[in-house]
Amino acid sequence: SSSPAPKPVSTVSPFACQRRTTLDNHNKNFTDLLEVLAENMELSGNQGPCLAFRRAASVLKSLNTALRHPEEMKHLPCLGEHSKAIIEVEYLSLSLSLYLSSALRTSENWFSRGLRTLEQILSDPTIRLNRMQTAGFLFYDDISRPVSRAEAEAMKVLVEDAVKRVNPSARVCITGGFRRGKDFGHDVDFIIRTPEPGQEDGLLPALIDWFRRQNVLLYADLQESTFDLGKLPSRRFESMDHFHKCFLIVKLKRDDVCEERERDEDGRRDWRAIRVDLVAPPIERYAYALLGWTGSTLFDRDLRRFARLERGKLLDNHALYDKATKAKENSSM
Ligand code: DCP
Ligand code: MG
Repeated sequence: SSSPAPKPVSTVSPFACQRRTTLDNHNKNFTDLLEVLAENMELSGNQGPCLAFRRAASVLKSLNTALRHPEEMKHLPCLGEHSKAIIEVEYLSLSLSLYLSSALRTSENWFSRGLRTLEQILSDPTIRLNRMQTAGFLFYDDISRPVSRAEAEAMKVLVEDAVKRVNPSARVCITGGFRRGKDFGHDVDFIIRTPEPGQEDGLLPALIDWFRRQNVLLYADLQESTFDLGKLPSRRFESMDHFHKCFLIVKLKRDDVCEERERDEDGRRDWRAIRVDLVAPPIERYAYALLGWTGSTLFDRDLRRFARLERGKLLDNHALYDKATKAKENSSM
């Protein structure tokens, strides 16, 4: 007369911000594959499938064990039919991963058009590169190589030194992946904290100027603030924020990096190019900006979704608003 055992209930939340966030990925074989697919979808302009693959990867990353059997996927949220099929195939060790990662790389499209060298890409009139991409191409080898934590720390010293000269009361904090504890990143993100309202104005141009005079600046794209809390949240609720920010490519001297490395070959330059993002929000918006710039992108996205769907609020990098009245909460933050 015993009742049937209760069905296992999914304990994994569909919101990334409600799941454990760990650097300890027990399902790397699956998540690498899903992320290659996500990247490919993104590059071909398919935002929906891209997000679906990223969500699936994020769910698998949060598990504290490896998937032992495809059956276990039944209890997990956010796994669409495509993701499940991919995981099953990978589970069956058909080594799809190797095939896909070589076939679907970023350059595939250009490659198939017969463009083999950097020069060909740069001189092809049908390919329009923005200034950032052009600069990126010029330092492509450096910029496509991951930035190590030691390099990020060395870059922090450089940025701190510059900030101190421009405003001695300002503070620098690493954000992005390095703040989340990652060992490698594609860039180094910093947020600058100025103690008095208004001190953020003019800070980034002065920093850029300082870097330029030190002869370490390879590229700078400054975006002045378009921040006006009275006009927020904007009708098209975007993830991009309105603070002062700049996207830089900076020379990092190898001698400034404290890490073990192979001896430099003769003739190699004594620096490498590194992508650096700086953001300088007004002090009363600092907490929201720090939260947003810490990422990850999917975590931010789900945090906003959670706020909207489960708490009746709108969250962005500037503030938390009441969804119904659009009034800003906690204005003293
Ligand atoms: N971000 C933001 N607004 C922008 C640009 C970025 O809120 N205009 C957020 C999204 C990311 C974080 O800042 O979560 C850092 O952006 P990155 O692209 O540098 O992402 P990560 O640092 O997480 O990854 P990586 O290790 O590849 O640098
Ligand atoms: Mg980053």
